[in-house]
Amino acid sequence: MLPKNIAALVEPPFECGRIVSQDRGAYIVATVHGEMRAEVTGSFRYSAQVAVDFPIVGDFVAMSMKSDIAMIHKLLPRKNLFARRGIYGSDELQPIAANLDTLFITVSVNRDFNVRRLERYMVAAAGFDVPCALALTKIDLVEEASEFINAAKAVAGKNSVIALSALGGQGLNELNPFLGPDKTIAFVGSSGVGKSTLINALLQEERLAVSSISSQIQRGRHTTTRRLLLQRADGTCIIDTPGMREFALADAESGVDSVFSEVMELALECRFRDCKHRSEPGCAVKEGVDAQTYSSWNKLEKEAAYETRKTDRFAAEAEKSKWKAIHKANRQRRR
Ligand SMILES: Nc1nc2c(ncn2[C@@H]2O[C@H](COP(=O)(O)OP(=O)(O)OP(=O)(O)O)[C@@H](O)[C@H]2O)c(=O)[nH]1
Ligand SMILES: [Mg+2]
Ligand SMILES: [Zn+2]
Repeated sequence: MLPKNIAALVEPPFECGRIVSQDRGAYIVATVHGEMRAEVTGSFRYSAQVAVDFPIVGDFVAMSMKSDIAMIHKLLPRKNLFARRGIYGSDELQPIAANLDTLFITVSVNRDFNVRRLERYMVAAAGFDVPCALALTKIDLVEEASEFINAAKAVAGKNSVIALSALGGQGLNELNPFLGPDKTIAFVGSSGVGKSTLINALLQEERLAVSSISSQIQRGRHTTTRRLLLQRADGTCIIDTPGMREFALADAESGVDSVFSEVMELALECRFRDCKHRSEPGCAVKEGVDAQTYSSWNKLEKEAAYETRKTDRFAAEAEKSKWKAIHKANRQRRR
């Protein structure tokens, strides 16, 4: 749970911990003494501005012990952070998990199966530099999974596609290369695709609640309500997440470029250097890619560009309010 090289970043009297779960301001951290409750210190809270400044599941932290609660003083540097744009009108980045070795984008091979959604998640993962793989679940429900596997592989690029059944056990061992001590993996996807069932199968224990209703009829019911990091006997840390209905991109322009590298390569051949690949003459992209890829790329690219403009504006505003606060504090000190 606490790799040596990371724990070594924390100097006594502080100790290293890892965020296992979070409920508003209350955290559970894994420590060398076992799991315990934790909260951030007052000065941590004072200097944190937005949600991503606070600890999230998967984060390593430096903390001190105060009787039965750990006080979190500081976040250790993150290897990566997976997030989405806040929903319900909030524009803030909503962090999902930190320090991932593999993000499993999970879809079931029934009604939920949707290649466009796979692309969207892959773009987000690439945008945040989070390695990802595609997990196609519930293959016991179909006679022939190859149609789904091929559709997923057609958009997967270099990412692995793993088809499995948590109930039947098929394909589970294909996850082995992603497991091991000091590895952290997370599962994301819509509600009911079988994320928690799959994690229970990996843990070989029924540690997570799963839906008792098969998702064929279940709609909009969320069984998992909170992100949770669990440790497997071999040391693998596995993060379960609640099903996401919407996944709004944030800061994903580089992600679009990397998932649609085919478009990027063709773009070099367009007649005009500043070709937008919409209706310009001599556009190699419009000529070179199939209509479906073009439309996926176009939609995600527009959304990502819009989100980037918004992020830049927020960053500028946050910077402004930070300096305002500093000037105010300085004025008060001088008085
Ligand atoms: N046939 C079949 N059913 C499965 C499989 N995996 C999960 N299920 C069923 O799918 C339903 C939903 O499973 P969950 O594991 O709760 O799904 P989830 O993705 O964790 O859903 P949320 O927590 O709401 O995000 C349950 O009824 C499971 O029994 C599978 O491999 N095959
Ligand atoms: Mg679940
Ligand atoms: Zn072009």
